[in-house]
Amino acid sequence: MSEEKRNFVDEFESPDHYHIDDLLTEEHKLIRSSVRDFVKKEITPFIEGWAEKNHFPNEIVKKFGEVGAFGPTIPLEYGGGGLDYISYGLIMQEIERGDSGMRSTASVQGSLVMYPIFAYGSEEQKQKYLPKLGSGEWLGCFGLTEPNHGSNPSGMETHFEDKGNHYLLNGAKMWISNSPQADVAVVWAKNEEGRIHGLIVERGMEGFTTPETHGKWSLRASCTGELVFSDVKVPKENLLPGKNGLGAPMGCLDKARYGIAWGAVGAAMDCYDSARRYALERIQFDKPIASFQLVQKKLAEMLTEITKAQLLNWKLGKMMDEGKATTAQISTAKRNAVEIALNIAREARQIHGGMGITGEYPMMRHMMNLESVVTYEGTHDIHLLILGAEITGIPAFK
Ligand code: TGC
Ligand code: FAD
Repeated sequence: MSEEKRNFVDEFESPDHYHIDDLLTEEHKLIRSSVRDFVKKEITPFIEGWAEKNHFPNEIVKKFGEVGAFGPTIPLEYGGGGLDYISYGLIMQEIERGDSGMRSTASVQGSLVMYPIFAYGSEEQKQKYLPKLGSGEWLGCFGLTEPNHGSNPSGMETHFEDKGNHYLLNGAKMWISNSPQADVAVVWAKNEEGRIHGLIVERGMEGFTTPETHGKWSLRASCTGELVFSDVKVPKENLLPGKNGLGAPMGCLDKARYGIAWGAVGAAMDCYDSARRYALERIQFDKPIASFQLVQKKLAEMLTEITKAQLLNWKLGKMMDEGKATTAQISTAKRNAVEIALNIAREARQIHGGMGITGEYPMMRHMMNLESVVTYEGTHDIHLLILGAEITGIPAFK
């Protein structure tokens, strides 16, 4: 299934109203341009067909490995890219400019599978899993959410017992990106004392299944499913020894949420770029619609919001590099970027009139995708409450 969009030329140019490129190094720009070229060649000509057919293109996993999309900040010796957080952000921005589901595949693999193994794993675990995940030989997934516990992962029911020479794992995870195709899953489960630990579960372990979730109108080119554990014997060496408690999965989420903040701006840029071109070409009342004040208002507001979000992301990236970014700062950027991207997708869709509802243009797909992005990795309201707790010192979750 590699149906290419007929006569499709991806002419995307990124807006840079405030010369933010001046803040980037030559290496950053090189990385961005190589991932942008990759997206123009390997994703945008095919993405509408994949999304329409609800198809996850397996072959993209190896290609992501080759272009360095998996684990950009993980050291080179473990199969990562050895890059800084601005580079990581730019890679996510470019991939999500193509499609949020494609970015999901990359950010789950890098931030939610490779990162916990790198940060909390034993040396043997790092050697065994990271190079294969970094190269795209293996695909991974991250199991935190459960049918009864989404925003409140601390209530999770998935649990394991110590059986002497192995752990016995039981329970189920839901809404797991990559799960139906994953070779390995980083699974968060409670031990007999109720303490949360990470376990590496491999496809093929008896009692472990990954049913696919059907009927999604969002992220249709990304595969989503469950993780079901029925008396799965997990070898003891598969427990992540370096960290336990809810802070362990939350530490991974900080990295992934950071990537989403950049990614959502990529989707917003794509919608803006398409709307600007269309407005200049489309003639109504004998003039390009770009000449009408109301259309200019829409474009001007889009560019203003994109510029603010770009600056927020760049500064957050610098704080990530310095190890100073707080969870609330990451929540602020993720929440803001997804909100502005959703608004821009809707406004850009309107500028395209009726044409905007077709797959000839990317807005409807971005808009539907962003409805997942505004929910996963912490919902829009949970991020607001994280910020509210930091401002007031009073957590309002319970
Ligand atoms: P709370 O009492 O606040 O904290 C419990 C313990 O966790 C620690 N902690 C963190 N540690 C490091 N980094 C963070 N970001 C942390 N957040 C919390 C905290 O310090 C405490 O540690 P300790 O040692 O004192 O026990 O926990 P709570 O139960 O009240 O919940 C807080 C809340 C609601 C903010 C949090 O649970 C939350 O963010 N909920 C949203 C859940 C979520 O984001 N799920 C995402 C699932 S993965 C996903 O969606 C992938 S989609 C990927 C894709 O396709 O791209
Ligand atoms: P709920 O927690 O039931 O929330 C429902 C509504 O209630 C929301 O509007 C929420 O904001 C609100 N709400 C909940 N608690 C509060 C509160 N205290 N105060 C105010 N409002 C509140 N999870 C993984 O572990 N791994 C993955 O790879 C993964 N991939 C995903 C892919 C997709 C396509 C989707 C849609 C989800 C994915 N998720 C994944 C799960 C995702 O993280 C959860 O959907 C999300 O955390 C919200 O949980 P929930 O869906 O159970 O909603």
